[in-house]
Amino acid sequence: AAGLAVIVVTQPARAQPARLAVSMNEVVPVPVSVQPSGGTPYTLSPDAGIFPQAGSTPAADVGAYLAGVLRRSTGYALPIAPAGSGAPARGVSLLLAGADPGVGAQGYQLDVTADAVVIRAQTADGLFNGVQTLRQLLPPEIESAVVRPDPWVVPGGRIVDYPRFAYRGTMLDVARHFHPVATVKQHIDRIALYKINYLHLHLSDDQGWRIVVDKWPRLATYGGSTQVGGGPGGHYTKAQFQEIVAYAAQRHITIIPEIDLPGHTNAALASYAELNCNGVAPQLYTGTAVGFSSLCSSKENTYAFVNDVLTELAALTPGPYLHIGGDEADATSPEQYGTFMNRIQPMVTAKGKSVMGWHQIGASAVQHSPGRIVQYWGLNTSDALVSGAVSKGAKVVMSPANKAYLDMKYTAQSPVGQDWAARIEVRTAYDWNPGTYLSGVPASAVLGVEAPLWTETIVTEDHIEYMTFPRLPAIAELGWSPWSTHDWDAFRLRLGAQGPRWTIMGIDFYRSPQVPWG
Ligand code: TNX
Repeated sequence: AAGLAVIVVTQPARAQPARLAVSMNEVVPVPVSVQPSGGTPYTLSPDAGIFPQAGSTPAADVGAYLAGVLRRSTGYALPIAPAGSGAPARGVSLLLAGADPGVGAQGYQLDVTADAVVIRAQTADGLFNGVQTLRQLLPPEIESAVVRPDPWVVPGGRIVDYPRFAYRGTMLDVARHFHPVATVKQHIDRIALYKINYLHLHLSDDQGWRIVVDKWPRLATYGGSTQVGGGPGGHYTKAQFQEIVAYAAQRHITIIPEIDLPGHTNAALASYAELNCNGVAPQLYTGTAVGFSSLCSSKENTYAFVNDVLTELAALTPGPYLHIGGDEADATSPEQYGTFMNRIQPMVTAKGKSVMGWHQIGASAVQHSPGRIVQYWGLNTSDALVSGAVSKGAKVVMSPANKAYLDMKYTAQSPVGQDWAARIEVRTAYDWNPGTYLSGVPASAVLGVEAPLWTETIVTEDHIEYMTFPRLPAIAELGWSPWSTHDWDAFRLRLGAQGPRWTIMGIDFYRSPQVPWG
């Protein structure tokens, strides 16, 4: 009895049941190569540090980001010191040397031994992607916003990993329903976990204009004053937009701003009578019809307007692309459409940017523009506009609406969403190959994938979460992982293991019955 009493007294107050390491095979998107060591895992200790490559500000920034993620839930100090500076070796090193040369510009090599975690890459993008993998190798509680008990165990082994496609994107429509800066930032934090590297913001549509243009101030103040259903709408100031761009950049995500032209422009036409062919401004619009509005292709001030908008937008955009829309211009004749696009594409390139547009810009009347990207959103597996544009040198971003649209309902029972293209359960979102989907479009012409979230029915943050998770991780895997790894039965297990992580992150995800949620 005395012996038992001793044991009780010496039990450390903070002891918790040992938490097992997660498996190296639970990472989404699945890495190119995973070699579990089977040996002793690494346990993050309270005195661990983070050691970025000496002399590299971008590596130091990735270190600061990682520290920010880990400090919240571990409560550890996690001091940052340049690698090789004689600081304690235990911790996470972020090195810009020594990676497997196959990792390329976005990949990384991650080594976990009993003593340390070492991430090596050729670029800070690669280090950042390695950090996202490390997050997923830690227990789900690592995502907690409050301190949780240790241990923090990482399974031992080596991962060598790099993306199949350079572009892995998602789009948020802030025009149909406006979404404030805080919501966009939160979304950015979450999509980064799945190695998404582009966020396309649909900044204008019939129902609202969401970005300040100094030369045309009524676009935002009047054109942005409502939304679908008639709510108050809203817009971003230039400072707010730059805040989003900077926040995304810290998470290695490039913002692509879209001004949809020449259709989807009722908010602009309502703001300025002189943009209309008949000189009469229409009413603001709060319904969900498409295809009824157009800028006036025969008026010279239309082009001055577009040039002003693109000039101010380019100045706010460090990324390489300006998206000019071009979809559903049903109120514009094919000749007018060609005239209009052939005038405005050179405005984009003159500002040092490349044109991105919905695949209708592949119309034969529209000339090629250097570096242009066509975004395919159709329902078929061949498309003459896309293959025509590719034959002139365009690259393609794949967003087939019946596979990749995040605004489509999962099932008939989904509480929000549309179903004009399809109902898209998780398996449907996962089971297609972006590299071979369109006949006449070889994988070499595919820049990558994008999952758009249109927001006619998407009003709240919860709606965004519900439609994005778990489908965006499926699309992210199509964009990142080699096709040889494509396997629904394996994917659903790895995806299911993300569930506890999302619960801790407060993500209101769709618990698809196709997936065994951990
Ligand atoms: C079609 S897809 C549109 C959008 C709608 C969406 C709704 C595309 C380029 N245009 O204007 O919001 O369907 O799913």
